[in-house]
Amino acid sequence: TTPGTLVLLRHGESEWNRANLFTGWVDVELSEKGRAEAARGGQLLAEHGLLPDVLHTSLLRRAITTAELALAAADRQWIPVRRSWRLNERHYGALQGKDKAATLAEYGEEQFMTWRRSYSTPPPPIDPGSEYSQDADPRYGFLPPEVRPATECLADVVVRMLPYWYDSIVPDLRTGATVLVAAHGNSLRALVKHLDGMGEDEVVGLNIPTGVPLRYDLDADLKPVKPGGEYLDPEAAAAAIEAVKNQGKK
Ligand code: DG2
Repeated sequence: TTPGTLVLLRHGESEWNRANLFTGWVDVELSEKGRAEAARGGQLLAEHGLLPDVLHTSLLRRAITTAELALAAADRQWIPVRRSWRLNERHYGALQGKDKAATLAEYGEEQFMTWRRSYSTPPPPIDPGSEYSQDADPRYGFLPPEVRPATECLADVVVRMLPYWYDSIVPDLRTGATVLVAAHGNSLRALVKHLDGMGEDEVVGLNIPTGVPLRYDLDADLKPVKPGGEYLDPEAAAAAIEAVKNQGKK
């Protein structure tokens, strides 16, 4: 039978997106613009009659708040929610807290883009004592040390995200529900790579805009009916994708 509809939503602009800093697992707030993007995302859901029945988020407040604001705008704040570290942004290692433009200037375009977009080269690991490390964060206290990342490349994100896809999100889709997944630039790149069966070279060029819902209708095998899905506001998505691409270059 036909599964429910999947809606992916990258959080609205965060304070650190605005400040052009590598974020990863650092738990930053949405900016004012990001809050407006989130509410607009919810409005788009309502306008398209795409009312979520269940929500999945990461453990990071920029995704959690985005979902809350979007669901409030769509009058769906009451739906059940599940949260998992497996939907977190990729851990950005030693780059967390660093300025993207300064990093580009210091290391050059090739190294900078390798760290941001290569499939299998992670940034250097974060120092355990770093102020941007999550080692003492109680929300990850249950994780044994061998699965707590000190850095991640996209390949690592695919590996830790997919169990959540198969075990938590897919069963919801199988009930026919409209499922909203509020997450991050790179955790959603990992999911889209999987859904669209993208190759490792192809996913390098994939960027996810902030705050624009991306709709996937799926067939019985959970393959997208339309590859790439459909942004509910294609123009806003195109502009925001350009902005993500050019981060650091200003
Ligand atoms: C951004 C993505 O993650 O950055 O961690 O800096 O989606 O949580 O804002 P998000 C970060 P890029 O990989 O696009 O540089």
